[in-house]
Amino acid sequence: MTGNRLSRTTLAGLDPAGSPVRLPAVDPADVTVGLVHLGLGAFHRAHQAVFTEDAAAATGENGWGILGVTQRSARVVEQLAPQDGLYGVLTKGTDETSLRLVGSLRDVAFPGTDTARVLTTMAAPTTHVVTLTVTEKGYRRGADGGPDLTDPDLATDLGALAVEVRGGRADAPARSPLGLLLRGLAARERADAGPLTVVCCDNLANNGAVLAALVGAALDAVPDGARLREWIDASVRFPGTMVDRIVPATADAHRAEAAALLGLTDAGLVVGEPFTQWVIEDDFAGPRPAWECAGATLTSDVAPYERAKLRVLNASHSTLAYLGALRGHATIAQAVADPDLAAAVRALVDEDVLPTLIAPDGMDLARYRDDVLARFANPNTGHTTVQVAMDGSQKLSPRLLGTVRDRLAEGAAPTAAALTVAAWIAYVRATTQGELVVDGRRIALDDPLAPALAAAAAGPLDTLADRMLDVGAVFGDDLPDSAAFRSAVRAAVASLVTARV
Ligand code: CS2
Repeated sequence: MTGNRLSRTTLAGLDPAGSPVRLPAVDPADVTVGLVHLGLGAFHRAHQAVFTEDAAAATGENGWGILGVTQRSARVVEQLAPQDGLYGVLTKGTDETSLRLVGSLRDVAFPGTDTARVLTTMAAPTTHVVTLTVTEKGYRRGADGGPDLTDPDLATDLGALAVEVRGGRADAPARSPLGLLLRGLAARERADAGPLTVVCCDNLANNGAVLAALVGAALDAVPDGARLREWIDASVRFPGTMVDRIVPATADAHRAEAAALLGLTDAGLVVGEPFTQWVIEDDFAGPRPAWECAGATLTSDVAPYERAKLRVLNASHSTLAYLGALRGHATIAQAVADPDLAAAVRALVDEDVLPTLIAPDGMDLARYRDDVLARFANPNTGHTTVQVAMDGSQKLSPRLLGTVRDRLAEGAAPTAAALTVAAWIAYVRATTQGELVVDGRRIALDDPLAPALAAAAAGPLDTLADRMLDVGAVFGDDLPDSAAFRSAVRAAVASLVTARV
């Protein structure tokens, strides 16, 4: 990219009157950090950071700046630090495009080099909230849903934590989000900095309770962790949330479009659809941004919203991703425009998902389904099937297998949901055999369990479904024992791998 780059200095030179771009709603110079975010991907920048900025602008509170912490690489820090944390959100609707700059990200850090600074900020009395978007796989859960203590990164972090809870100093950089969070909690307890709220914003079923349980179980593995556990029980809350906005990977075409609007280049640009929603359980240990002033819903019971979103939106998304990629559709919009695939998604929602849901207050679930499908049809986000298809081993359970379990418990055969499972199996097979080409590009399987999945997928086609259903990390101990489920998946796999839908 060439030309001047977005930063506080170049921002000052923009003419708000003549600009088609919405300038930050807060003056970055006035904002101090009160919130630490783990997982500084595109989703956070297009979602919680925007809500947080709007809440600060609505209330005039200037203590809710964000320290954004990347997960695995320093790349995002390299994109955002030279821009003083400023970046744009390019909103692509079906008929309109707009660009707004966000000023709430006040600092960025990479644990590989900045762990001490992150821990100090988590332990500051001015910090009250930690939010997380580290994706499903970021939690490093084992087959039983608890923390995978054999994960080398988590094990290293728990080793450092064991030193820190004894009052020692571990200089090792944090390597896993859960480890970083625990070390931050330990630092805060030691600093006696007051209560903290940890807000999980990932697409896990019961995300708040799941994160609280992971923290507790990881701490069980740490000798001398009892005092920290007591403090967490007394002073830390883990509210559940439902987060929603379609945020595709930023493409060069998006960067060029934003640069033309802004007159500056922006290496931190993110893209999103116009729709955005955040439902948060109102269970905070201390102060929080007034997110309700920015359109978020604060509620005592987030579960019906979260369940409806995971089971309708995310399950449909995965269905379109796998079936769509298998048919060579590059984008979700192309997949949902394919009448066979639209019919498959409707069958999934109507036959298997809706019978398992209770509508949240004021919500019409059939209308919700239609709205979701209309959002998927937006051709301008460019959201790819392959992006949504990644990490299937981590995503199937929260978005689909709860539906399967509930249907089986009612004595129903979840035939439509079995097609999604079969589509994932066919996708794993095709990608691990080097047989899948989308948009002229050969697609490899992108999944943390890829080696195990490739091994299960290799071999005769007539037993493919059975080998895959025996992957316990995905299907648990119970689903492989269900004859109804097994026969539905076998039939659906047979229809896909021979006829390709
Ligand atoms: C998608 C989600 O990539 C995926 O798995 O289903 O990221 C989806 O776009 C968001 O949850 C929408 O809120």
